[in-house]
Amino acid sequence: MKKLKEVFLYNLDILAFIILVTTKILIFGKNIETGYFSYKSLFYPVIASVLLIVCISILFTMATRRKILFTANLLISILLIADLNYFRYFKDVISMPVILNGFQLGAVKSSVGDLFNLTDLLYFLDLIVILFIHKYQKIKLRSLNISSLRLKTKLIAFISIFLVAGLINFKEINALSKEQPKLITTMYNKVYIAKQLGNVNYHYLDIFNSVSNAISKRTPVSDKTKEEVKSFLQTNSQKSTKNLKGVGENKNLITIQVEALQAFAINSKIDGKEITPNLNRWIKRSAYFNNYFYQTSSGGTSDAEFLSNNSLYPSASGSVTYLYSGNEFNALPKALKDKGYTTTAFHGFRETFWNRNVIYPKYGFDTFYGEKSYNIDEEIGLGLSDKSFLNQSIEKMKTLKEPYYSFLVTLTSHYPFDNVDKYGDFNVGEFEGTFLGNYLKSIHYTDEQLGVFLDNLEKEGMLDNSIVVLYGDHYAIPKDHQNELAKFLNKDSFTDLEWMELQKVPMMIHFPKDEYKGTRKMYGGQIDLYPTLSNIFNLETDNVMGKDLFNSKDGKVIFRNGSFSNGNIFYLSQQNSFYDIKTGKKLDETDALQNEKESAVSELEYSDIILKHNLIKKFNTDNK
Ligand code: GP9
Ligand code: MN
Repeated sequence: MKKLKEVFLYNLDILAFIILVTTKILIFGKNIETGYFSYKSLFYPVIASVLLIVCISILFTMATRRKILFTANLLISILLIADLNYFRYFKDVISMPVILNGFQLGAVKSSVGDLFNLTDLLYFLDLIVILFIHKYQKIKLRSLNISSLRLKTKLIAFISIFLVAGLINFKEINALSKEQPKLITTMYNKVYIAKQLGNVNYHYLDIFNSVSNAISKRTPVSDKTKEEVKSFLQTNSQKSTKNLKGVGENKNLITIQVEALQAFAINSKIDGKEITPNLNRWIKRSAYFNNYFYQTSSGGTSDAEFLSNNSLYPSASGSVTYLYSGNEFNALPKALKDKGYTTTAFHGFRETFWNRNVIYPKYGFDTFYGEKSYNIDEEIGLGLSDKSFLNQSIEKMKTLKEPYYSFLVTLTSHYPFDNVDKYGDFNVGEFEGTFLGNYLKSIHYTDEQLGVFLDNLEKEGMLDNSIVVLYGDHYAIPKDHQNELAKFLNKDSFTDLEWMELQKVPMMIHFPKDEYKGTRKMYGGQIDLYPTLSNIFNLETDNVMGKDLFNSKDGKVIFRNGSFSNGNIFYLSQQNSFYDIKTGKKLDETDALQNEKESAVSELEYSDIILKHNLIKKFNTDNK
């Protein structure tokens, strides 16, 4: 009994730390709740994150251990309060890129007072209790004359606790990665990580990701490689006499990136009814690219935005918007801004999602109208409905100083397309109640809203002086639902080649008076949008990796995994095989094909080097 009491007293500071800090983090979890919440499932990862601090403190003397635990508690409390206030404004938690980019808080600064609740100070309350506990422990241990543990015992305790906490966290992180495969590397939904793993674990991961990225950026790049990259870009960006050169000069540019708009839905019918009647109508009045692929990687929507506005490849894992938010970019909005354009991004969802509030200014957008700038009067799926979003956006666009670049990103047709009651009536026949059927309903809804939007632009006379671009961001139907898509397309199954050929998104460019309309079969992808627009708007562009779709002779599209196509052959990297697109037959690898394969890989590498070493900044300084 006496022994037990001694052990209790000896570990009292640790026990108090574990109980009080765990409780605080759990309460914080409840405070940032935006939907389902369970203390039970949050308990294990939270206690693991606390134990990781405990095990380190054990290695020190009693006095230092108390200091470490007290300081850790204090820091965690400050962090929780800061996150809580940040959450109240942004519906997100603070991250390293946000801190390193100077917060970009703007509006928040003035409202810090409004955001702060006096009750937030309760997070500090236990620190006073802890001071008493420490005092009590000190006196008691002295009176009982208990001496410090030996180093060997401390080491054993450290290793055991570390292993237990590490294992719990490993299990939890693994489970989360299975549920949301790209979440941990891309950090696209930070608040979700904090909700599932606890705020302290979230910050561990955020720091780990930032540090490992900073280390990998430090590996030096030789001057030779830099020159190689530079000369590739120069050759690739070479300008000559061109079709459509400058036809858009001083006109507005309106770009609409549509969530999960996949090409198979275009010009296709179900039960005799068109799925996208409005886009089908507008496509006829536009230059329509029907062999245009999405080239996104794990960064999803944000990769599509990055590719289309920067003409560089997204990073192989993670998201450029998070990993490279400190970089300099020569993006499309910046080039237009330099020509006197007003540049504005519109997206009716949380400003911090995909780190947009940090990255958009880096691309050169003067203004970003996010969730806070909209009246959230109708919600479908993830948030503000496309109908309301597009209606409110057109009103905002009317007030912009011309010429302007307006970049709109829609939301409603987002996976898992299960808000079917709100998409309106669209009969999908035998696909009723299936994943594919639900998608068709949701994309039919979005098509209707896009139709209204485009018609309104026309009615308002806004089309006379604008060039309108519309494209899909990425796939809608994941591979595990391929059977439904096969059925819809009257096939039994797909070969790998057929599946790749289905990864197209529609892309149309509408010119005033329906000029240059017609379908263009050139093989290309999202990386080509910026160079294509550069030619149309007569911009100075030196750092693009894509091609001008109106002037290139040869098709080309390279995917992040190393697969590529030139419109005649398709190389599938997962099989290391070449296919003839027309016949679907496998081809032998010739020297020429091997060269193409190698150059695809080096292009991806060049793009990675540019991002990793912030080379755009270097090239810009060299050019000054
Ligand atoms: C939300 C939206 C979703 O802002 O852009 O991104 P996604 O999940 O499609 O990558
Ligand atoms: Mn998307």
